[in-house]
Amino acid sequence: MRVNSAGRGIIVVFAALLLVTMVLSGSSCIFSPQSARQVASGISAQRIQITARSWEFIPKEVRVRVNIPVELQITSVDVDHGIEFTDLDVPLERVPAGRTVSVRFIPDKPGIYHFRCAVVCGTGHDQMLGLLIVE
Ligand SMILES: [Cu+2]
Repeated sequence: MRVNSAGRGIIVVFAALLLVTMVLSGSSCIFSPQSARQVASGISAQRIQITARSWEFIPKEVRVRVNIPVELQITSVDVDHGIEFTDLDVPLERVPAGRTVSVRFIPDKPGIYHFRCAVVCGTGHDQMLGLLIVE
């Protein structure tokens, strides 16, 4: 099929209008950026290993990025310990002696959060404290 020059002009104008409409409307075509949520879901978890032993967490300070899933892998190298966040909505986990337990959550607000041992593990139990810094 042959298209005369008037027809080609109409096609060019139509294509230009379509392109402008897609860009202005933020259509999910290749011209628009992905939303932050889409990007975050494509990133794998921030995996952090913590050793629990009488009577400390190593490291005792953990830094993570906001809105990216976190997986804490806590290993107890001696007796039963646990991890509990005092100011963050993360379920308490018991970490049996010699075992590794994973705690997963998404930190959705920057800040400094406290965690502590959740199982009475001896005379130094109250000093088993740590900080999670979300930035
Ligand atoms: Cu303890």
